[in-house]
Amino acid sequence: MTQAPGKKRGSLITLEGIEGAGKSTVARWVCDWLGRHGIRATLTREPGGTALAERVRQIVLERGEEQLSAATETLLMFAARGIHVENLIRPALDRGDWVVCDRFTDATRAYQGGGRGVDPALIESLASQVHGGLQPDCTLLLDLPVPVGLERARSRQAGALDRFESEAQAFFERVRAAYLALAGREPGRIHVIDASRPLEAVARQVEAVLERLPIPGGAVRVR
Ligand code: T5A
Repeated sequence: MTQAPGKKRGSLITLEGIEGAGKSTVARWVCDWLGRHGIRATLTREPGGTALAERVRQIVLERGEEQLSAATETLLMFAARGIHVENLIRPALDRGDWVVCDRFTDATRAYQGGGRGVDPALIESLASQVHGGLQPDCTLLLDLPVPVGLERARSRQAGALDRFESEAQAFFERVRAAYLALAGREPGRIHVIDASRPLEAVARQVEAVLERLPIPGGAVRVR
């Protein structure tokens, strides 16, 4: 795969799914695959991705004494996202790099919207103010049964569970259902990957999606 001359803007690929779905693992695999195909990719994550946004991540994930309402949690997610988009994602895309991001606004739709019941209108309003005009070009939704994901995440977990990991299974069932509903509404962008399969089988499904990516300007040729 080669980038045609004159291509001005990179593509944004996001990874989504519940805890333990394999997003971080697959995000690294996607970056390697892009590199093998001659595309420079920046790997990042949310919440976080820059020094300042990582500080917001710490606030929103740690289980402290003080309560965070669902609305406050949503605002913090978008505060981190605003910092990340302005300082890392947009500059990278403007350079023509591709960005592979472990979670983005679909996570807010699924966790705060589906999981916590935050009004979708609030989420969409914040999304348009924080990153209006910027949407992922391709989203890989790693889907698997909640108990399988939680078992993977918790068996790997060394320290204390964070605010999300300590939620009950029912919360993650709502998150998973919200993700699948999003995929049903945007099948052209959100590709559902069966993440319960062994890693090699997951990689084959992901590769099939990457090879068909609609690149802005039609600038990428596969093999
Ligand atoms: N959040 C985030 C919101 O609520 N709203 C938002 O807007 C955003 C952006 C972030 C938390 O913040 C919430 C969601 C999250 O709760 P996080 O640490 O970034 O937290 O996300 P987690 O989902 O907690 O990340 P995990 O590391 O737990 O899950 P991953 O990245 O999906 O899984 P990964 O790749 O680390 O793999 C987990 C284990 O499974 C193995 C791996 O080797 C690893 O040991 N594995 C497999 N094993 C077998 N078969 C496969 N196919 C496997 N794939 C991976």
